Amino acid sequence: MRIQSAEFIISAASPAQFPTTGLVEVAFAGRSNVGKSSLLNDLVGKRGLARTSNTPGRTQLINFFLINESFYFVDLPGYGYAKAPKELRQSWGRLIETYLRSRGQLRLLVLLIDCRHALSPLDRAMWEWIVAAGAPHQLVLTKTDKLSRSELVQQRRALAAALGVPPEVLIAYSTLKKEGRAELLAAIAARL
Ligand SMILES: Nc1nc2c(ncn2[C@@H]2O[C@H](COP(=O)(O)OP(=O)(O)O)[C@@H](O)[C@H]2O)c(=O)[nH]1
Ligand SMILES: [Mg+2]
Repeated sequence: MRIQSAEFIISAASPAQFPTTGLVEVAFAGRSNVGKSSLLNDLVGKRGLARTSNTPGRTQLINFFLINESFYFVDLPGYGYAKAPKELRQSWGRLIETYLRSRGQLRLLVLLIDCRHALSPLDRAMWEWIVAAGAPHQLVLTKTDKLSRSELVQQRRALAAALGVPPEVLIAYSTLKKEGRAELLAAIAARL
């Protein structure tokens, strides 16, 4: 699949603001600072499309990007940002939950996990929801340039075991080393 165009559409604070065109969607989820915005920019080849930052927890809204004028990439709010006020954290959770429950046009949920960390309780909750709902998904390990080859092999195995999946289903992604892009685009294309 080639990305020919990518256009920011809306930052939705509530379901009433979700697009109503009916076009299919690919959503991206993960804990805050996992590298979601960087990965989205890398996928579409546009540096500043999804804002990236060193300050975690900035993306508190659901961002919709129209791709190739035919489907959306949906940037879900990063979860688990400890410093955010509790009320805000709960409202993000509700917004994500409403999106996941009600979005019939969702074709693929991409779950991002930092290759250096163990699964967080919220990663686990998200994963359990995916499994229970039978939702089409793709697991991605981010920032793989931060580990050596052998460390990555170990972490891949450990995270796969924690998730209960074979290690090879995890796509290793690095925006620095330009790794994983073609593989993830192929997985996305297969679901569209
Ligand atoms: N080394 C490395 N750093 C990354 C990679 N992807 C993202 N980062 C860094 O991780 C931090 C958080 O990235 P961001 O995309 O804003 O994460 P988000 O909160 O999940 O959207 C930033 O400092 C990025 O530069 C990667 O593949 N390799
Ligand atoms: Mg972000």
